[in-house]
Parts: sequence; C-alpha cells; structure tokens
Amino acid sequence: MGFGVLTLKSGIIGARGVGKSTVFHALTGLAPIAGQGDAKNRARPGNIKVADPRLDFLEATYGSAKKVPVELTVLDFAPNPKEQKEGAALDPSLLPLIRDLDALMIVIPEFAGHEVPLVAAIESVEGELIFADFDQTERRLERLKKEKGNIDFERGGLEKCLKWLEEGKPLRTLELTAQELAAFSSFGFLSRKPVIAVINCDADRATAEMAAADRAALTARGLDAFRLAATFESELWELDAAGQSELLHDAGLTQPARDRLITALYEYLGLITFYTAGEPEAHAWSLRRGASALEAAGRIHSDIARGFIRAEVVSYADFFELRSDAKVKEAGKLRLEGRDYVMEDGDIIHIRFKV
Ligand SMILES: Nc1nc2c(ncn2[C@@H]2O[C@H](COP(=O)(O)OP(=O)(O)OP(=O)(O)O)[C@@H](O)[C@H]2O)c(=O)[nH]1
Ligand SMILES: [Mg+2]
Repeated sequence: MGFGVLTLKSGIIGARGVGKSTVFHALTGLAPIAGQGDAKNRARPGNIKVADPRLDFLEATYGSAKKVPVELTVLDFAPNPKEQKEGAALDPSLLPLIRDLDALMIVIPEFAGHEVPLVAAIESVEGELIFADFDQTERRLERLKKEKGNIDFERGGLEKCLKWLEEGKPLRTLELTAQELAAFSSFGFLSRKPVIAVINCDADRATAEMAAADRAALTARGLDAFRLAATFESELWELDAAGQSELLHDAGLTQPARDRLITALYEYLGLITFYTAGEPEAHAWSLRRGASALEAAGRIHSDIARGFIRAEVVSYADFFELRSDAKVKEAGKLRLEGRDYVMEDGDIIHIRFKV
C-alpha cells in the first residue's frame, strides 16, 4: 500500500495513561510538555534524525562538510481532562490537528492494568476517526443538496464512503478510483490515514514474531503494527553509546526501537531513500517508491525539476565498492538517466539542470 507521504510528520494518539508520552520520549529523547488550553498549545513536536550507515559512509568518503539525514517529526499531545474523559479512546479536540498529519501512531498498552485485547483497543480509537469522517461526509452530502451543477460524481463517491463508514470500516481499505481520490484529497479523511499500532509492552515481548502476529490481526484494517518497550527504550537516553549497546545487547536487541520504527514506517508508507553527495554536503532524501528521477529532482528543489536535463546515477552498492566518482566512471557504473527513470533505494544522484 503506498500512501504518497513524504514529510513524515506523525502524531501519537490513544487513550489516557497508555504510555504515549513515554513512547514519545523513547523515540525523541524529549520530555513531554504540560500544555494547557487549545489543542495546538498542547502539542509537542520532536524530531528524529534517521540513523543511516549509508549516509555516514558517503559523508566520510566525500569528506562532506555537512551531513543531512532524513528527519521524522513526531507529536505528543498533553491531555486535557475536560476534553478526554478517563477511559475515552482519544481526545476529540485533537481531531483538527490530526488532519494535517501524514501518519498516526495509536499506542496500545500491554502492561499491568490494561487488559483490552489489541483489535478491540484499535477499534475503539479508530471508531472515533471513522465517526468523525462519517459526520463530515454526511454534512458534505447535506450541503450538496443545495448545490446546482454537475455534482453526481461527488455525490456518488461520498455515498460510497458513507456506506463504508456506516459498516464501521476505515476509508483506508475502500478502493477509490484515481479520479475519486483527487476529488476527496482536500477532505483530509482521518480514517484514510496510515496508522501504526504501537504496542507498548515489556522488553521481552518486543519481538519481530509477536509483531508479525499483531500485524496479521490488523491487516484487514490496513494497519501496521509495531512493538516497543517504551519504559526500557526511554532509559536508553540516560546512557552513553557504549552503555546503550550493552543494555540493548542484554535484552537481545541490536538497535533502539526508534531505528526499527523508522524502517517499519518506510516499509509501510512505501518509501525509499536516495542521496545527493559531495564535498559541501551528504544528503539523504525520502522518496515514494516508484517515483521518477524528475520527482526526485523536485524533492531537492522545484527549480531543479523545472530545468531538468538528465540525472547521473550510481547505485549505493557500486559506489560502496569503488569508493570514488572517478573509479565509478572508469568502471562504467555511472548511468545517465532521463526524467522517467524509476528511482531505486540507495541511488546516489547528481542532476544536470539549467535555470
Ligand atoms: N509498567 C509499565 N508502565 C508504563 C509503561 N509505559 C508507561 N508506563 C507508565 O504509565 C504511566 C503513564 O505513562 P505516560 O507515558 O505518561 O502515558 P500517556 O499516555 O502519555 O498519559 P496521558 O498523556 O496522561 O494520557 C506512567 O506512570 C508510566 O511510567 C510500560 O511499558 N510498562
Ligand atoms: Mg502524555
């Protein structure tokens, strides 16, 4: 499933006291704020720079002055007890903020005192998203009744959505035509958003096998699942690099959850990474899987896309083996590609353009 997401801004949501802020701290190293009032005053953004050994290699090989990794933004929201009562699945005052996000992480607790089964817990949070979409669709249909002109197409599509929502199903799993997608893109449907269920569990239960079982249970809803021991991962921030490796190793893990989560998010959202590298900087960029060289150019700068002439491309594997631009050229591994070339994960590109 491709979501066409690039900016990687996601929000952490869920019931009260399930460990959302602990997950936020585990991922970003930041403490949550105790904001008050409006939802936007209660949002705390944190950035995660994506750890990327390929980028490190490019930086070292080119002696780049600067390294720019892919960044991910995660938001935590301070609760407002007036908005979200104890036991409520989600803070309804957050809904307008959630509309702007690229992806959601729903935290599901799996520690003492929280016994709701995974699918039921997800259904209760997603139910709020589905209800909000239902409400919006119904109001839009109501307004259409007063409109003249050619509205049959929009009405047909909305009625299809309404029926789907009525059955308690998220719009994420409804097949829409390209034309319908374009017509509804401005709606910011909440139940169409990519969602990762983040299961907050004990360290010995944060295994890939268990996550695979969770994923299987949620696949009909189009969700991904990820296991994370938030308290444990949070403690990593108190240690230096050696201490972190030791603690991870003792728990039978090889990398912190934030690195695993980014890999999972990339996979789920259908993203790849490409690079631009030289002496001034080594830069990693996220890109939609299947995107063209022209779209890659547009990621870097709209002027570069506009004046696109051709792309010089070398795969990361070839560069890693040959270790310099000159050797890459000599070995015939530098390819000249046109605007329609489909980018591969790890491509290192240099775009020729004129302005
Ligand atoms: N045992 C255990 N306790 C946890 C875990 N994660 C969080 N907690 C505890 O649960 C309580 C709530 O954690 P928070 O991270 O503040 O939860 P929250 O969802 O942000 O809470 P609100 O923002 O108030 O809705 C804290 O006392 C945490 O220490 C966990 O994995 N295991
Ligand atoms: Mg919190």
